[in-house]
Amino acid sequence: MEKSALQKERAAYQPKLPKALNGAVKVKEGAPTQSVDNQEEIKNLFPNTYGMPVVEFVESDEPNNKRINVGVILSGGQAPGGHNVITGLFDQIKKLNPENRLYGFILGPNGLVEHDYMELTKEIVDDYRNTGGFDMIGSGRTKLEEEEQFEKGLEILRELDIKALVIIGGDDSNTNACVLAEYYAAKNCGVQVIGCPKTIDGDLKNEQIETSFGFDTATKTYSELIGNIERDCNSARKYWHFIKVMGRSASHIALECALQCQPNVCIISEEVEKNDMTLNQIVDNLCQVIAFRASQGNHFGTVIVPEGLIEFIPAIGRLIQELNDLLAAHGAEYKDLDADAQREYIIAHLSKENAATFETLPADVARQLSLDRDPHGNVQVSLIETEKLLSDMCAAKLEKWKAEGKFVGNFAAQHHFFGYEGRCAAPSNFDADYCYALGTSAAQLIANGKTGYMAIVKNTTRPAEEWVAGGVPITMMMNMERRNGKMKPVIRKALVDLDGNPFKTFVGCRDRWAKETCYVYPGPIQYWGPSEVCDQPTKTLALEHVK
Ligand code: FBP
Repeated sequence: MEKSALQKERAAYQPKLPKALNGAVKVKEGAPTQSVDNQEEIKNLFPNTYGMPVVEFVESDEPNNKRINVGVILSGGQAPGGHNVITGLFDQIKKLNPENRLYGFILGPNGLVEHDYMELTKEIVDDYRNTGGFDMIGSGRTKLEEEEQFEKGLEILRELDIKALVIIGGDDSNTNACVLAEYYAAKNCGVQVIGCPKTIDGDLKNEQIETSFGFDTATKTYSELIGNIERDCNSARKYWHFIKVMGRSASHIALECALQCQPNVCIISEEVEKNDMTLNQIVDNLCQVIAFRASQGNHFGTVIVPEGLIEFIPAIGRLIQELNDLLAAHGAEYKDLDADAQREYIIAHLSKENAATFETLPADVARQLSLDRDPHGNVQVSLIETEKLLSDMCAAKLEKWKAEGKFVGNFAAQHHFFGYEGRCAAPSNFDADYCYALGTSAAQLIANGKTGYMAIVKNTTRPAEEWVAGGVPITMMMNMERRNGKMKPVIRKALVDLDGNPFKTFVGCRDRWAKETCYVYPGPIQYWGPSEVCDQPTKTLALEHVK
């Protein structure tokens, strides 16, 4: 692999670890736990992995030389720092016992099922220290849920004498990790399964998980780009920039970028849902801001649009729910129809209210909502051009307002989508340290005989030495939700808390940001230099932990 100058220098960075993880550890157990909801159902579904305590690692004098081979899987969308989870895991299992081996399954969970793997040796691992991407072993979105897949996986685990599997993934992948842990525990297979909280979306968090890895680097990357656009926007003063940012469901990324860059408008999907807003009301609000700024002679601005918005507009959310059930039940007969016939089929089979909503949507958006879901049953919202939809609707409304004398001036829009740009960036110091600590924790959970746990690192707004590492039982985060027309146990997604400090801080500023031009230009991620530039956590994390 030919390396850039940055990559070469960055390879030498030694991630910082929480103090307790630097040497031998022992486990401090808390009280038994319960799932966040539907306790009886979750307990019945996970009899072997339910109710376990949260654990914390504390320093110990007794070394653990556990001999164990470990497998690792990267699952779902890329997130900066994934390679450091693997390097942390590798270094720790080798520290436990140099005979230990690490195997990577290729291209996600499918590698386990298809027996596609490689041994991760020191030479390979060293090439990927502190790098972005998941290209060391690749990732995939195959859902592990069938007994046949678990059994196929077991064959290769037995062949390679792998006694523990680490699944690095988001809420859906960790749900699958939990199902797999339960299955192997119930059958006494002697295979431990440990999860690690990954996703740039930032929606895998709760009392125990302060943040998912990748959120820090991805939002800093998007904020750099948004800041650059804001500066261009404020220099030319002739465009409104509609910037969609990733985040399939929750608006954490949009909110964090807004807190960093202070755009004129940032839409928060969770607020749209709570206020039962229609698409038309969202457009109306946007046009009010555009018209006000125009009245001040400012024919420019920036709008941040969360990727998941469309699903949170209540009428469209209800439509998607019914479409999910319809596609799950009749997918086969519907699949072979041509595009026009599919549209007719859907309209004929939906309830009256949802059919009416479907018919009002622009053809390309309607089409996207009725296409195949990803393997976890999610609408592929990153393919819907919400930013374009909103600006087209604004243009139409402003034309009308112009004729009525309510809008003076011009409206010219530019569109951007920031998603894939941020998912493989070289991890920030925060993500490099956090991920290395997560990998180390995962190894210690294994060494201490745990299964059905997710590795965690807490106290992350403090310097890394003061971080606290441990594990949380995955069942603790679960509840029952409707997926593909059926009730399923899943990890509860963390949406933006409208009573939380990050959102309230944004609300306290947004009117001023809309009227005035208060842009902030965060600039690129820095890896070396003053700590206030290089080591800051996200604003979301800092505001969530204000005492
Ligand atoms: P994960 O939840 O798997 O981490 O993926 C998050 C994400 O980046 C979303 O923000 C986005 O909607 C989706 O992946 C895009 O998926 P794909 O890479 O399959 O296009």
